[in-house]
Amino acid sequence: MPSPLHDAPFLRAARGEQPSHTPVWFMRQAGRSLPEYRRLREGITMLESCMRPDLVVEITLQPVRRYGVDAAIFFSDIVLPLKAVGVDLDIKPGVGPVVAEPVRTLADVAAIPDLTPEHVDFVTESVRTLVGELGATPLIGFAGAPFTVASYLVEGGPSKDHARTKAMMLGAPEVWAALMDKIAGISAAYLEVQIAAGASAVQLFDSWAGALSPSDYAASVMPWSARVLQAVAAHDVPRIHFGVGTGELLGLMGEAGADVVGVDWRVPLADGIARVGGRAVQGNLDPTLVFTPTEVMLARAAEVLRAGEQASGHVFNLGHGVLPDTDPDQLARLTDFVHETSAR
Ligand code: 1CP
Repeated sequence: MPSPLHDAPFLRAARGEQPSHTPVWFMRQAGRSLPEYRRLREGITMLESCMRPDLVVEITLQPVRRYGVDAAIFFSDIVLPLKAVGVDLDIKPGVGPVVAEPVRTLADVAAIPDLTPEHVDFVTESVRTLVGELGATPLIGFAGAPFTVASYLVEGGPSKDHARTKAMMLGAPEVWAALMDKIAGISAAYLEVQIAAGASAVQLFDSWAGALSPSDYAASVMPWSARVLQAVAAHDVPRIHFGVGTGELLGLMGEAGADVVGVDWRVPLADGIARVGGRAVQGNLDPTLVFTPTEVMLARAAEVLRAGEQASGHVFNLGHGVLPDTDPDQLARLTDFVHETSAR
């Protein structure tokens, strides 16, 4: 029996089927730019808001209500599973994840527990409630990919060049392999929990993989990302694989086992489509274009939509997350434009 959720435009496009319109959602649509989010978060830390089902549910729903986007993204963070297993970390306002004791040795890796569903009961509860509330709108679960999560653990916080991380990768391959094994297991288990609770798609965020050359990516990162994607392959749940600055890696990121490959704005979408080997694509309007006059933004969005017609499936998105100063009304106009222009 076809169900409205199973045939939702987002899931049809992700499976490479023809949807009734090109689906659209925005990375970082929840949180950050929305005034209703800022009001709700007053006096509540980021970690607390990720661990309280009432807040997770409300924040996840806010952009769906406001924009009518074709998918919800679960409100959490890529470091949340680490926090849940007991890693001492915080998410600092204006900074991001900060790890108290950076991981440098095999003993440091061994001290990180594996993740079991009991560590993240609040995730199961939040996803279940959300799936009930969302009805025919799919919920995207997510996890951080091993390289990007490793960068926070090794550097101890946000990093521009990921120097210590790459030094471990190339200089201490046995520590690196142990760390990647550990994170791959945690990310896979975390995706499993979200799928078991009802998430109908997942996204693996390898935001910082663009710092790597294709050969280093293929040898030292891709096998573990592939393990995470493979772990959830048996479910009828599309897998999106995304990174920033990954123009040279798009083919490999597809081969790692993605159904949909995220393309950032630096790569013309037509080139991205050619590189992902018949897979669906997600992207890729430059996130700064929402700061231009509406007609400039929409003209560029029309170009992205036209290019997307050549893909086996196209999910419209920005090339990276919504910037904090984004005017929500511009995203509302963008959503409506994508829906109206692409209606079949
Ligand atoms: O729509 C959403 O906001 C969904 C929830 C979500 C997601 C999918 C958040 C909430 N974070 C993420 C993923 C995430 N977290 C990624 C991958 C996606 C991407 O590239 O944007 C990364 C790299 C992080 C790490 C992180 N967490 C950063 C980046 C730091 C750096 O290295 O530059 C930051 C600033 C955070 C904090 C954070 N996560 C999410 C929010 C709303 C915030 C801001 C914290 C706050 O409001 O107090």
